[in-house]
Formats: sequence, C-alpha cells, structure tokens
Amino acid sequence: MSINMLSKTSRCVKYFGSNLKASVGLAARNTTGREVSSAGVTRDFSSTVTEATFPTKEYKLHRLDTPPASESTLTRDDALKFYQQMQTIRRMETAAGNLYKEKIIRGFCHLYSGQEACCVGMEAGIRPDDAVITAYRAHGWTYMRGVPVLGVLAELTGRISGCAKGKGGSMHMYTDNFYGGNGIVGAQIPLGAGIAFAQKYQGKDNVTIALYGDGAANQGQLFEAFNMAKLWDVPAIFVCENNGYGMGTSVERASASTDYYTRGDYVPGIYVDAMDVLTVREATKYAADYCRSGKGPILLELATYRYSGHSMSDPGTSYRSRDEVQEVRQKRDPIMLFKEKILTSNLATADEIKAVDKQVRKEVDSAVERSRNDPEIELEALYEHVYVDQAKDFPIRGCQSITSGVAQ
Ligand SMILES: Cc1ncc(C[n+]2csc(CCOP(=O)(O)OP(=O)(O)O)c2C)c(N)n1
Ligand SMILES: [Mg+2]
Repeated sequence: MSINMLSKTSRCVKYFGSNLKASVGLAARNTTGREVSSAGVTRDFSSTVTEATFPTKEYKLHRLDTPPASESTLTRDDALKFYQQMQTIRRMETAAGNLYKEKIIRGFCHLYSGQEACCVGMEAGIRPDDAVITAYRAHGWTYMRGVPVLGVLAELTGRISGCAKGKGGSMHMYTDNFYGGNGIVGAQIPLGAGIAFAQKYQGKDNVTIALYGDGAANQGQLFEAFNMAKLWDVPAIFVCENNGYGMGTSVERASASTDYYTRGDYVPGIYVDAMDVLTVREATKYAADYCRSGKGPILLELATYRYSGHSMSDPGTSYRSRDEVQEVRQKRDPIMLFKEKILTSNLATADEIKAVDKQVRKEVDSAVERSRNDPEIELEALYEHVYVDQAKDFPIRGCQSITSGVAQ
C-alpha cells in the first residue's frame, strides 16, 4: 500500500529557508499511524507530513522572460524515492571505484559521485518515453533510465548480466530511450539533436536531453548542432553539466566565457544550481514544457561538482586542492543537503532514512558479488548485435578468426 493511499489527509508545510512559514491541519493517516511495508519496514507516520514546499535556488536566464518555478512541492513518496536514488548511485559508484582498485574492472571508469542531483532531478522532470543521451560519465544515468545496479556493475566487470552483456563497459551502456554512454567528447550532442529531430519528424510529443561537460562546451560540433536544432526548432534540451573541471583543467583555464547557459547564443538558456535536486527538477520541467510546446531547443547549465578525478587514473588533486573537495563534501553535498531537508521538514523520519540506507547497501553488495562471479559471454557472442537481425553466419571483419578458427 502506498503512502499516499494510506493518508486520508495530511500535514503540508511550506519552507522558506529554514523558517516554517505555513502549515495546515493534521488529520489521522490511519488509526495507528504505522504501516509495515512490503519490505518489512515499519513506518511511523505519526510525526511525518505528506508534502512540503521549498524555495528553489535562484536561476539565471538567457533570452527568457520567465524563470522556472520559485517553489517546489515535494511529496513524501518522492522524498524517499529521490533519497534512495541518489544514495544508490553514490554507493554504486563507490563500489565501482573499489572494484577498479582491485583490478576487477579494467579500462576506463568515470565516476558520477557528487553529481547525483543532476540525473535524479532531471529524470523527475521528464517522462520515461523521452530520450536521454550523455557522455562517458554514464553510470548514474544508466541506473536512472531503468537499468538495475547489477546491470551497471556487471557491465563494468565485463560479465553477462551487464546491460550490454559486458561488451561495452563504463562508457557504453544503453537501455530503452537511453542512447549511451559516448566516449568521444561532445559527439553525443549532434546525435542528441538528431534524436530530437526524429521525434519532431515522427510527430511525437517527446523531448531529448543531450548532456555534455564543461570540457566539451567549446567544441565546434556543439555550435553546429545548436544551429540546426534552432533552425528546425527540434525539442532538444542541451545540458552542460559544469562540474568545474575538464580532464585536468579548471573551467577558468579552458573557457573564454564560463557562462555556459548563454553559450547557445540564439538558444535560450538557464543557469541551475544542481546541488539541489528540486531546483534541477523544476528547471527540467520548465525546459521540457518549453520544448513540448514547439518553441525549439533550450540549454541548461547544471552547476555541480565531481568528487573523483576525471577517471580512475586521475587522482584529481593536481589541479584542485583536497581542501576544496572536502569543503564541497561538507557544505554542498547534494545528498546531505536533501537528507537534511526531508528530515527537518518531517517528510521522513531518521528511521526511514536508515531503512533506505540499509536496503541500498544490500542491493549494491549483492550486485557486487554477482558482478565478480557471473560468467563472461561465450566467445562467439562477441560478434552478435553488430547489426539488427544479423544472420547467424554473417561475417564480421576482424572476427572471422573467432568464428572459423582461421587466423586473419
Ligand atoms: C574528441 C575527444 N577529445 C579528447 C578526449 C579525451 N577526454 C576525455 S574526457 C575529456 C575532458 C572532458 O571534460 P568535461 O567535458 O568537463 O567532462 P567531465 O569529465 O568533467 O565530466 C577529454 C579531453 C576524448 N575522449 N574525445
Ligand atoms: Mg567537467
């Protein structure tokens, strides 16, 4: 039984900063105020509210007259859901980092820790049938688009339970309406414009989110894609995840202008504080409405931070100080801020948060175990899935030695 179904009414609170501004009456949720969930977790509702309203962080606008919503109403269900999603991604990435250090994951591995509010907030602002395409920092997005933790971690260890059967690894994960995971910096942006073009061409009511990093933001191919997207007014939400650094370089050293939300020129843009998941959600809803109404592309700059180095081979300390990373962790961490928010507003109790943490730990630990021990695909399966409906003996150049036993 969902929380909402149980509640006859509710307490709703409105927050402005830390001050409680308004609250409306409390009515019984059920006779006992307690529920045992299907997971066996006892929830005590007596002290919680069903929804609360928070101010969003200030947006900066480029070629737009009205900003996204200045307030965001959060239900109890969504509060626990967003917390669980962000915490799962954090723990999954920590597990991936550890597996990499053990040399069980090989090759590239780019972690998303610190940036969780971006994908969780954006997913909450679009629909599952909308499309997403991102760069190589793809694990969090893969999970948010519906791949379970096992599908991500086993992909990283190259095992059969991986979402690409272990053939893709860190940068090449896919699922329905999720077009990867792309290793070439910036290359996913023209592809994203193409997906949006197809949506418009086919008369669909969908939008495409195409994400790139600050390091990709100065590439020529982005501006070519912006031009065509605006020329044909395709429903593309271009998103610059500005985590402050490219591969070993700060944005200030690499960019003549770091106002990335203005860099689409004739494409309107919004600067978004992406350490706050609700601010991201409202900006995304706004952008999706904008695109769906036929106005063409829009650009969001999500100001965020990554805790790890660029990849596992970068300790991430030669171009920024440990103190800086520590300070963000202590003062601006998106999960910590959100947890504080839902606890102080009584959307969730400390016990419920603990129960979520426990469940997340269990899921990630069991996915780690299987990702270590699952088999790899059969050798012959390496040349499958190159083409749609590929004939059994279809020759793939470079793979004949495997299939025919003849060295090439
Ligand atoms: C065309 C191309 N050039 C260079 C690289 C190497 N490279 C990989 S990531 C990266 C920096 C990208 O930084 P950013 O876009 O800010 O993304 P972040 O890693 O911060 O998420 C570079 C130069 C590449 N993969 N592709
Ligand atoms: Mg970056």
